[in-house]
Amino acid sequence: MTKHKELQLWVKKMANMCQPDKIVWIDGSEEEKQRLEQEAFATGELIELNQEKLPGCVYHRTAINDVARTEHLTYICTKTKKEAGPTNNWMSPREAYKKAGDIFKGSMKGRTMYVIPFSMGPVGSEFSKIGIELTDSIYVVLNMRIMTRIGRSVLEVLRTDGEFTKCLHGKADLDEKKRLILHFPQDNTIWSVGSGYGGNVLLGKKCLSLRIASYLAKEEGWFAEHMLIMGIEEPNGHIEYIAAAFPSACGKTNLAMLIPPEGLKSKGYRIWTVGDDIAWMRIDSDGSLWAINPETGFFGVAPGTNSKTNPNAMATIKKNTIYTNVLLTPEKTVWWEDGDGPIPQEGIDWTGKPWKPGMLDKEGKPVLGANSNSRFTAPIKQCPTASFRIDQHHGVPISAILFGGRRAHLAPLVYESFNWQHGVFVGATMASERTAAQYGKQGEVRRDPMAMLPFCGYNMAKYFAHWLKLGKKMVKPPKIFHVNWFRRDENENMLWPGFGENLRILEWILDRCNNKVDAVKTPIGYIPDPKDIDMTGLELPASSVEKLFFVNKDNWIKELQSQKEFLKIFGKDLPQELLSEWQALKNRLEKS
Ligand code: OXD
Ligand code: MN
Repeated sequence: MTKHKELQLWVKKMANMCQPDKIVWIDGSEEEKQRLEQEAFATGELIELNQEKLPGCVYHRTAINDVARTEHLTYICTKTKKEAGPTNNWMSPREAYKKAGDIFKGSMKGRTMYVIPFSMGPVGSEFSKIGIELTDSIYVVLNMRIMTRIGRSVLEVLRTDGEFTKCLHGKADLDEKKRLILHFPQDNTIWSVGSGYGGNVLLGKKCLSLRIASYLAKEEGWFAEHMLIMGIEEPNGHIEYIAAAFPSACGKTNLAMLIPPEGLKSKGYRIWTVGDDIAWMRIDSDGSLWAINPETGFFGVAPGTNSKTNPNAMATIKKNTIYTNVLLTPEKTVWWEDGDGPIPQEGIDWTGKPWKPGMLDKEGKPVLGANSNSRFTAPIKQCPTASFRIDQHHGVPISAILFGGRRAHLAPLVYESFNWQHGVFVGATMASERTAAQYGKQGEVRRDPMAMLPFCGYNMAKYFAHWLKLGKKMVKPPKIFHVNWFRRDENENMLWPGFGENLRILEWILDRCNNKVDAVKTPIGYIPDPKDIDMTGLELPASSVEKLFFVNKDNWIKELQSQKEFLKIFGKDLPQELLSEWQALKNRLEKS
């Protein structure tokens, strides 16, 4: 299928190592999809769902020990440890190739190796990058088909000598002790072995579009970020786009598909979803920042998704969707906790065992029908709010960048940074508190700069420097804001309803970008005068509004210490500008 010598040689070399029975080049056709599905139905890798109720949908279970990204088995394999930085696991390339090579050796005997040419970003766009993934999993092929642009057209653009990321994935024997997710940014290579879970094996996603791409972005002068992209259309038809970074499980998918609240309906806003997870952004010839979503699908968390929290997601996943680790009902439909009711009276749970509501485990805890990280993979074009600019090669212009996290008692609902440099400091010190759903101590603060802690493919201190450098190159850089939808009162009650109501805050943010409203200066940044937030149709007690915007000096002084401890880990590599910002924040707080 290709005359690309380097590609042919590499496929041959990898096949010699893995020893598959067969090599199949993926062309991306509909006929091929159907053939692969039939094969997977026959082996049990996939189950066909009820085609009347869920046309084009299939079901998959991963191994029980393989249900989430494994950060402790994820490595950045640069020549030196310093290049990977203090926040990444590091392994030398030589050791990494040897260790994983021993696991890959002969691991595809009796299996087929699929060769998937894929493009992250529109095929042929200057924004885009090409990868070739070798995998022994049909599930991976079918997911990549939704999440990326694959097949013949990609090889055509690659021609005979184009650059590509070499992505090798093998399930091996799905043994946790022999699982490694390895990134070699200097070789433009990814090796993932021993896992079948999406985040570890759909190599175009976190591995290429964030870890490898962030490294390439630093070399080439652009941004690869863990951000949603959405457009907000005003009644006059003008659309402004924002990009937003929140740590995993803070509602990026919900925000990207927001439905305007009743009270603002009469204003006629319309939301356009460009992406829910990854943004590649470049400074264009007009001196401003433009973004594309390199993906073409959503790999979203099922539990908690329902017609109230995210009606657009529910509409998106009604057809042509791959469901992973949810509950399978007797009529071959799917269900998950906090999904749409009614609760099925029986089913097969995500581990493959019979399930009934109310079942308890040995410790007396409810047995979940769906794994808490169960997923849907669905094409973005099926989303009712899908942007018409998804395939445009230049993407969309970005007016504002939002950072955020869960901070029960610290950050106000929204604040604006004073300038780009201060905004980079706000992103670099971003953090989120663990919820009961996450492993670790509840309430514990996890620093997650720009939501990139698990995804930055090189030393994060250099990543901060890169942000500072690109800020200087823009004629009109986007304004940077921090939002916190999760603030609580002294009795731990949530103060803000979130979801569609967040549009009220986006409206203020865009007004600030267009110099339409003033703001109140505080030591941490600009906050809204509450009268500038349109609260039509939302009954919030005045005391809640006050608490939502309150800058608690004592809590912020404590925060300063925690920020300092975090920044210290970068040692001398930390850009001086960030230390100056920290000192300036301290001075402002002490004077206030
Ligand atoms: C994701 C994540 O799956 O950030 O998108 O973990
Ligand atoms: Mn993510």
